[in-house]
Amino acid sequence: MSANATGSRLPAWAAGLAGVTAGAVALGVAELVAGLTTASASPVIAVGGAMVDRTPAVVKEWAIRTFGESDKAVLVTGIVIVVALIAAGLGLLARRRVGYGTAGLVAFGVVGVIAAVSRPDSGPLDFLPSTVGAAAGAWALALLFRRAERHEEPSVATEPDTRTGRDGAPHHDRPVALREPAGSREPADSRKRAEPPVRRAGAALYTFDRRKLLTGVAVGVGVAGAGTVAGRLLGGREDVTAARRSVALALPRPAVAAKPLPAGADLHISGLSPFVTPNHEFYRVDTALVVPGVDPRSWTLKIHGMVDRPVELTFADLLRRPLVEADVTLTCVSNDVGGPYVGNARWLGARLADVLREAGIRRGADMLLSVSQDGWTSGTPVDVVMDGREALLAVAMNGEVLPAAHGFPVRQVVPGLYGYVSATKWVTEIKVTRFDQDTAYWTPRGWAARAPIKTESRIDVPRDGDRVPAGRTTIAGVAWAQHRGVDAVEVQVDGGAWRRATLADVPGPDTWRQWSIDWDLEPGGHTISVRATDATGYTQTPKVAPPAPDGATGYHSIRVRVG
Ligand SMILES: Nc1nc2c(c(=O)[nH]1)N[C@H]1C(S)=C(S)[C@@H](COP(=O)(O)O)O[C@H]1N2
Ligand SMILES: [Mo]
Repeated sequence: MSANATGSRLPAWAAGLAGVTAGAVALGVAELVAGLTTASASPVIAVGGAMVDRTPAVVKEWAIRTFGESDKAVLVTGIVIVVALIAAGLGLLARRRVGYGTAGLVAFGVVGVIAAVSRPDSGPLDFLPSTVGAAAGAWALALLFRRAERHEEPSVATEPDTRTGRDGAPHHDRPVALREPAGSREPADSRKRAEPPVRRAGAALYTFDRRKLLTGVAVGVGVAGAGTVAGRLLGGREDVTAARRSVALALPRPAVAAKPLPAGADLHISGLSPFVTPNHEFYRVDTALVVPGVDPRSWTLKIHGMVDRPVELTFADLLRRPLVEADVTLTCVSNDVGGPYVGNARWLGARLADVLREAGIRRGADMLLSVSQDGWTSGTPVDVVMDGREALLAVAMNGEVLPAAHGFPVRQVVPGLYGYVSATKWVTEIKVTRFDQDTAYWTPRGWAARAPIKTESRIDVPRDGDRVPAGRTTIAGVAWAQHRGVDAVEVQVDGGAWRRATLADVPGPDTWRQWSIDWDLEPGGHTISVRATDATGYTQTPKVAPPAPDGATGYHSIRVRVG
């Protein structure tokens, strides 16, 4: 057996580096192929998405709460780190035998292909990025090993060694033999001497060429980086920006404009959430690792299932309908008491109930299973959508074309229901069905099938832990009970008597409501609590409940130090 079969002469770090480089080449080439074929996902995204869908709900909840809006960045970073470690391991394996390393990369590719083709939005070409990427990675690994590891049949001593120059390495750039050839007791750098290396029967000489490895690594990293950038550019990111711009020009005026906001809707208190949440500050919660890029020119909404006349609307069809404006506050069921996953916007869209009426909902149907471009689903009660509230297929948010992250080109907005049972972004399909026949994404993951928003309130100023000057302090916040409306907010200090806060104006029952109260606080530490009462007369419960399965409850309380 030759030395080549039993192991390479590369030091461990070099083999690990070659492995990581090969892994990077695999991912970069896969990104490029994903961009070229407009396959829906590169391997990182496909595998990440598969992980998201298979992650236990508690872990997802924890991730959302711990990492907030950056939960996806954290996941992608984690995947990249794990991939790098595995790739380094494959490099070490390749040190035993290059074939082991390339086989590992191919196995990786198989995992990527499985993840990609099992995505709900997978297309016929989705096997390609992982396949081509894995092949490129395997090839890169073998190449790097070949470059870095000079295998020299010791030449006949009397002939000048011409072969070292042939592969492009100048003679003065001497490879450094870090290890002795197998079975040799000669000093590692014996071949640098004027004398030819001592030849032993059957013994070949292996040396490690650090410089050739590093130049190979540099080329590999360049290929990986260029592939990733080109793939991303080709993959439609730019298209969405352009498409949003052209939709902005085509956006019709509302047939039913919202009344101007009452002058007193915003109390303009520093630190208090503004009545209208700017789009760039609006919370974002979804399972999508990359924002789906949906082309409005090819977008359609299919309405089918228990209907008399299945409908398929184009984006132009939707814009031709009378568009309605509505101020609606969205809330995420994952929001902790006092948490940030609530925001208010003015939405523009077609009435969902009208569209459904045209399709003709059959008797017995009680659920709308809406499906997004990326396969996520939401189950909305039919009676809620049909009861006259402004349930919309929204195309604009705060006077702007729907931002890509908030569902461009079309999303649902249903006042009064938590987002996961109503607010489908990138919506492409609505199946009219029954709760006992279909199950939406979050239901088997431990969340209630039906989830009206609970009456809640939050203190925005002061902040928990603030130090405030003695004397009169303004306490202010927001309260919400969508589609019922907030009728009263009360504030309590240190468990004392509840006092009524002043309420801001609201355009209707579907938005949150600002409140404030001035309080003379004694020096020392204080606990401030808030509770809201909705228009049905229900006062929010003090009973503490976690977000799962149908929304957190309890009073929001903060601690402040006065003086
Ligand atoms: N396609 C899709 N739509 C979705 C989700 C999702 O994961 N995928 N999440 C829902 C949830 S849980 C919430 S709270 C709202 C949040 O909407 P926003 O990100 O625009 O604030 O979107 C809903 N729509
Ligand atoms: Mo949510």
